[in-house]
Amino acid sequence: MEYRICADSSADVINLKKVPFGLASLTIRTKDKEFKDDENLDVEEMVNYLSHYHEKSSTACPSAHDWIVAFGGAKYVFAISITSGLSGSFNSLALAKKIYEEENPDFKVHIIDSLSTGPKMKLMINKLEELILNNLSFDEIINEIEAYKNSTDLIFMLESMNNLANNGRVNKLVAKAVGLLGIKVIGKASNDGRLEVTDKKRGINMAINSIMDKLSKLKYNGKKILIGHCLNFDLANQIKNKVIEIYKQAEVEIYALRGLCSFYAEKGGLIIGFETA
Ligand code: X90
Repeated sequence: MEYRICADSSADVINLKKVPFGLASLTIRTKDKEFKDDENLDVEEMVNYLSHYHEKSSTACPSAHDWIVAFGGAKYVFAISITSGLSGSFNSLALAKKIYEEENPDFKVHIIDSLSTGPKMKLMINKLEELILNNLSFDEIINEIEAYKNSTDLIFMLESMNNLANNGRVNKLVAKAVGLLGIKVIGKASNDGRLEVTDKKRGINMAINSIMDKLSKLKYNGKKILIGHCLNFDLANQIKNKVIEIYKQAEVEIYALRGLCSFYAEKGGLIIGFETA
């Protein structure tokens, strides 16, 4: 097969069963440790380490070189990055495409700025895999995946926004209110791929209601929905049950976020990707 799917590690995908896959890892850094977000990372250990660590920490996106290595010499590549609104990963990817196609004039790379992260990227990668297995042409796949990007969405629920605020990804004032005990912030990916906080709720039940309300307002189509969690399977499972109760055809999958998303979503956080009507 000449097709390959590539993604940076914010997509929470390590490998695919039926189509070749290339991973471009982000890294998480503290003063004395560096965590590469690849298949060898013990995410739970990292999150527990970070919960006791209160000095400076940051992340770094893959370089163009990292992306080219992920392309793996394949002739036709579909590569998807975390939102360009929050990371330099898409810029690196665009440069990687330019170099790769210049060096190999009959190779093609289609690049996608997901304008999101985690579970929405994972949905798009699963769709790409399906399109490739259905023997669609390169151009047909481009059309289909761009349409799918517009018919998927992303919401989140966070118990802390410290890492987002300390790394300049959200306003410090917004982040402050979240740190209060029991307050959960709920929001969505904005159209330009940044965090848009819509609700602040106290307690689990209020938070779940707000999430269910958001799913309906954003026109969840009642089919595929992925719930990524950072050490919070219980809440993910409560939401899964609520979704199944209301949407009988729902295909719900729960999974543990990988390194990059866990660093920013922090302990307890959820990121939910879903299809829209
Ligand atoms: O380039 C880098 O170092 C990576 C920077 C990533 C920054 C933010 C990641 C946020 C992940 C937060 C909830 C989901 C929000 C999605 C909004 C588009 C987790």
